[in-house]
Amino acid sequence: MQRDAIYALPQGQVVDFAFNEAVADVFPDMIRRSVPGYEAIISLLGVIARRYAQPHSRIYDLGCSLGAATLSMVSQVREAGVHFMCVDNSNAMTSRCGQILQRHLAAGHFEVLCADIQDVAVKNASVVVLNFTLQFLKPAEREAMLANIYQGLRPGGVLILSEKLRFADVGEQGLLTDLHLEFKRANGYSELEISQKRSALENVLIPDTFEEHLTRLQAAGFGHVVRWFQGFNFASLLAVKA
Ligand code: GEK
Repeated sequence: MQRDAIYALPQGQVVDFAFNEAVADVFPDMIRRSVPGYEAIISLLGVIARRYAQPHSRIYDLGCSLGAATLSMVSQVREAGVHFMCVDNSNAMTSRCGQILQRHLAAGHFEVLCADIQDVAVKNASVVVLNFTLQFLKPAEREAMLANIYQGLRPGGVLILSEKLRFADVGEQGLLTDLHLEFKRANGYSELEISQKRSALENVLIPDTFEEHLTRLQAAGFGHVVRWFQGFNFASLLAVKA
């Protein structure tokens, strides 16, 4: 695994973060060292998909990056005729993702699309995964994305939504932000890397509170929402379509 050193050297001006070739090269190392609980979420969402996948339905991985969530679900799902749809708008990600998935899945059982997830019509879905992707959409566009997912899910289908959270309570926000910083230091990131990455993400990754997610998911129609995982200020929600 190639080590992430993208922000190791001082940058004159830190530009907005982008999912380019350099990021795709180091992505597995970057996300594992930056998102507390990432590996646990990946392996457990496979178990959730195993529970909710329906025969002859589609499973969507929206903002799939290198396809880690899809690989976890492929290893768990037992139902017949399940078709995996992986979407990401970074060509650097989708080209690598396609190469990885073809080692694990026969052609005809999956598609990798380089597209904006907002332009993809969700259809006949039993499981939809947004694993740390909704947070990169403009806040005003998030509600329409969830409505599209809800209408494309079969009854009994689920959305697995993982996000960085913001907290309305100042003390909780301060504590969990500090613990996230300690996590990054513990994983070998320097103060320079941490601060340059923070500047690069400032305008790009805009987190919501759990309550904002809950309200938006309920407005989209999801009757049942459970926060099934939290690692510091990163959480994953399970939203069920009745
Ligand atoms: C994983 N799910 O390993 N349309 C399509 N893709 C997008 C869009 C968009 N509008 N905006 C961002 N992306 C993965 C990790 S990473 C999370 C997801 C992170 C894509 C972007 O190109 C990137 O690949 C992904 O969403 C977010 O489980 O790096 O924090």
